[in-house]
Amino acid sequence: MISLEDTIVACSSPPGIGAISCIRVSGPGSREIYTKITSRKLVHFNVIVKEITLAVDIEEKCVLTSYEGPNSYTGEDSFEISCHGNPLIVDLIIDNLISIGCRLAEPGEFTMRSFLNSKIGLVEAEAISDLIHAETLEKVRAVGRSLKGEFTTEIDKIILDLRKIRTLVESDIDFNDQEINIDFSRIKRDLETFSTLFLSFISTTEEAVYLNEGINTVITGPTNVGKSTLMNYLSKNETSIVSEKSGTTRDLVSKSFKIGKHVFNFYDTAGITTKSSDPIERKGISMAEKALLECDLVLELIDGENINYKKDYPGKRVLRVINKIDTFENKNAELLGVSLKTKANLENLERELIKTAFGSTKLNVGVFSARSRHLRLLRECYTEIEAAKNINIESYIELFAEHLKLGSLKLGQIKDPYSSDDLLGDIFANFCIGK
Ligand SMILES: Nc1nc2c(ncn2[C@@H]2O[C@H](COP(=O)(O)OP(=O)(O)OP(=O)(O)O)[C@@H](O)[C@H]2O)c(=O)[nH]1
Ligand SMILES: [Mg+2]
Repeated sequence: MISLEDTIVACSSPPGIGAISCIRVSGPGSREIYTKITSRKLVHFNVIVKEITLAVDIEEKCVLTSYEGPNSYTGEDSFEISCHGNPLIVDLIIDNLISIGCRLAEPGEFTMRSFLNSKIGLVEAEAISDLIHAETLEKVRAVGRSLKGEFTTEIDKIILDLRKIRTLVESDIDFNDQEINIDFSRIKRDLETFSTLFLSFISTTEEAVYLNEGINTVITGPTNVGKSTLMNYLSKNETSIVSEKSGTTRDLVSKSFKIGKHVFNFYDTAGITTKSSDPIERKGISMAEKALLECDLVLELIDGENINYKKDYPGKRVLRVINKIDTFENKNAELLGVSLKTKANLENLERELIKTAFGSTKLNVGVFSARSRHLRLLRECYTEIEAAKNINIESYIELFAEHLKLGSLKLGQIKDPYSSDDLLGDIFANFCIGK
């Protein structure tokens, strides 16, 4: 149960030994607790040095910085204690604060309070966590844009555009007894335009999510074409077993690593064949097929002996590559030919991978960051828009309006989830303690 009644405390600097540690206190009891330890009043933006008694014969000289709500990170009265970076001293200070009325904060609870006190939006709160965990500079830049509200602004625009269409539709439902002449063809046209722009926004958001969370990429193809050799080349490691025997890989072998500036989550899989009667290999193939359904990007690898192998991967980004060009003359101009043996064209392969994953955004020119949670809601909204488009609006305007309404509700949840404690708990649980 989320409560803003407690005064919470946690160490906000990394655990362990360091030059300085920082302990944060926030909540309605902050003033009283501050006075108990300093014998002074809490004054906004005030910094004092104070020796605090922590235990028998243990005094610690601390720096205390105070903030009066709402002009603090959480929006509440709060203060920070900087002390020597020794975990024993940090624990003693926190124990003392708990004994005079604080409670230990949950992970992300300071930022959750900031959200609940309307200091920041949910998308910005999520971006703060993503910024802390960013492992590439591209991601730091993208998260910075989301923190400045660029993603939220785009969402606001989409919500507004959809609302305009809904207003046209719902005014008809409200007034059609009074014979308002509704322009059905305009509604259809507006929805069509909206849906095209929305689809392109989903595509940009997909790439923003890949940038943020890594793009899930499955290497697939027939057996023995060099899938595991490719996995090892890209990961610069002996990640998968390579052998001249067909059907070597059975389990999913996964590894996350950077290609260029981007994080990819790669899966090496069992080669797809209908010929095997080995139950273990068949199990491997069914695991590979499941991974193909769940991934974002498919890297289909073939070789000269499987030149006609080509599968469909509906809804996925796909890169097709032909390997072992050292063994035959590659006449297929449409396919990128490489040799993992001679290393021919492998730089091109890496470039094509990045292009397939991030093709539609100019990464240095303004992509924001986003999360799977946002993408799921956008896709659910798009499903409603598609459903509306398939309805004969002249006959079923109520049903048409209902789909648009459901779509709007999905969009709204990106910024304002139905404030269920569970959902907020899930979102903030991934934060560090003290943030
Ligand atoms: N000539 C040649 N051989 C290659 C090339 N790439 C990989 N091989 C060889 O092809 C064989 C199969 O390679 P793997 O990487 O195990 O192939 P795989 O697709 O993972 O095979 P399965 O896991 O059995 O489906 C090995 O003997 C590799 O050394 C290449 O570019 N040229
Ligand atoms: Mg293999």
